[in-house]
Amino acid sequence: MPLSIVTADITTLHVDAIVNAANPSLLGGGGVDGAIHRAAGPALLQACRRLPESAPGIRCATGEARITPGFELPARYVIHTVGPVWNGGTQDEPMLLERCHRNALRLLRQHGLRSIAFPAVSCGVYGFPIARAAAIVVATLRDELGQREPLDISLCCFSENARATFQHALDTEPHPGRPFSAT
Ligand code: AR6
Repeated sequence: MPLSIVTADITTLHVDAIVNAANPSLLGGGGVDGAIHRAAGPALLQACRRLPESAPGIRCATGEARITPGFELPARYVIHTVGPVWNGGTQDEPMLLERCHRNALRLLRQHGLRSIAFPAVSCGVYGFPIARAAAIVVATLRDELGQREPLDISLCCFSENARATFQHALDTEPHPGRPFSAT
């Protein structure tokens, strides 16, 4: 299955790259970011510090992505992206969330990698409503999968609620290029 759901701690996954829901400093935080830094070990923070700043304290603007090794993680790489903070949908949050996922896949392809796991970017501290996020993410990833060479994408859910929400999106979002129902 090129696009599937897994309920897991993302730090345990044996994939080419896991995605981190980071903040613009890339210097760690809570949630999945904290878990990834703990599991990868201190070399991850050192690698993040070495990434260039585009402005003081900004190593990755919202919607962009950066790649580092995975160090002590089972995943070979970490692709750090910064999701939008939910502001009622008034500040291009859906477009920025889409951009996070497209930019992460662009880095994956540039590095010749194939398997990737995404957490529910922006759906924790950043407050993006998870059902809306799931619809955007599934539509974006299906569009990406339809366009280019095959990838193996996992949506990594940390709770049963998140899993059910992403499963609903998988069941209801249309497949680009494929009719909804065969006639
Ligand atoms: N594995 C998979 N998913 C997880 C894990 C885990 N180990 N831990 C949490 N989640 P969040 P955000 C889920 O808050 O909303 C950080 O401080 C979690 O249940 O980690 O993008 C950063 O530094 C939720 O569904 O990311 C930023 O400052 C999802 O991951 C800020 O939080 C994302 O929740 C980013 O906020």
